[in-house]
Amino acid sequence: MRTIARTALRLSIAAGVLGGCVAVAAENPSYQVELVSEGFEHPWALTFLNEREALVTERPGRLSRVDVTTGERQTIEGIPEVAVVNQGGLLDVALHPDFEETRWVYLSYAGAGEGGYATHVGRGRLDGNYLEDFEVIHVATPFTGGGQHFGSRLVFDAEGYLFVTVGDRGDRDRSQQLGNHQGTTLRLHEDGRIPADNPFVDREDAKPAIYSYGHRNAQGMTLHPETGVLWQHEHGPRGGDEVNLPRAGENYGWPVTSYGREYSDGSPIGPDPHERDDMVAPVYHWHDSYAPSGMTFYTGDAFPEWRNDLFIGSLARRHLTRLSVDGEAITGEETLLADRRWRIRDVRTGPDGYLYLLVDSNDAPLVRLRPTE
Ligand SMILES: [Ca+2]
Repeated sequence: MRTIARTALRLSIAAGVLGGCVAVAAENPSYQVELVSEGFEHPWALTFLNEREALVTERPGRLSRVDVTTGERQTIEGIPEVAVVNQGGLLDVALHPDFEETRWVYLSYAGAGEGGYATHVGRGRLDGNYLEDFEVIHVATPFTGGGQHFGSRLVFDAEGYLFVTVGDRGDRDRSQQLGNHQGTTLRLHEDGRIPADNPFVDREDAKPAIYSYGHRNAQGMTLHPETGVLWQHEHGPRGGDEVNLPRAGENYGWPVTSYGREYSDGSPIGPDPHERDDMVAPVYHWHDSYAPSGMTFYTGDAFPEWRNDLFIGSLARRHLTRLSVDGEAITGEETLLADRRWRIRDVRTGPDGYLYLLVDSNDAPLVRLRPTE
């Protein structure tokens, strides 16, 4: 294990232009950044299998088992064929709530079909370094061209429902149309069946898997460790990146309401003010481009000062963000690791209490923050 920097970092960097006008969070504890493993090709997600091993996905189509105590990694065979196109490829990984018993590992990925590509969700049983009996449990139709906005974060809630984010695939108007899966959050049973109490199951013009809609492209989702509430963030078009709390049947506005701007000429998207009574406003947003990916509430013991704070990676600003949370409000924002210039793709609390970060590049490290000794 190689320590990148032993110098304690005490950062209290003001967070720049904020949408939410919040205070800067309290001073951070002393931490060091430690290299866990390296040589990943555009890694996208990690999840812990046990006390010392994590599964890591790489977008070109590789799933690895990484020993975080030694940095050693082994490739898992048996994953599906993925469409490696622009933002597409092998994306998120999640474990079944009863993984110890069922051994189900869930993957999201871009898959090819007639008409283009679509976000797929499937699962296989982990046996050694093989994923056995892989089955697709949902395809977020239709298949469309373009390689962007696959969404793809996977989260099980406390009741065992599987939530899946699906981006608008570059066709913004689909986010307001319930007859397709794009621009939504989906809610599924663990085997892909549609829960009978999903909000649109009785509407003939709607896809019954849809739980919330009006989303652009959500690449972060997690549960609050105490309230169990689902938190999510999504990319805005040119600024206007949002944090939302997806709820059954609600419309989160894209592309009717947005704090973002048109790429073409910078003109505002949506009304001024940027909210409408019939659409849910974000609980927090960034005015200028932020590009959030990965999100977790810190739940470990190593940094008591950070417990239940929300950590998000910023691809565009190349740093880690810590948000203080009070109930369903963001009360503080702080920037960490700005000096690293890392595109942080995913962030998770490890079983050892350290905060693990996956960096996005073609030769990327897995690192962790641990208290300074
Ligand atoms: Ca919105």
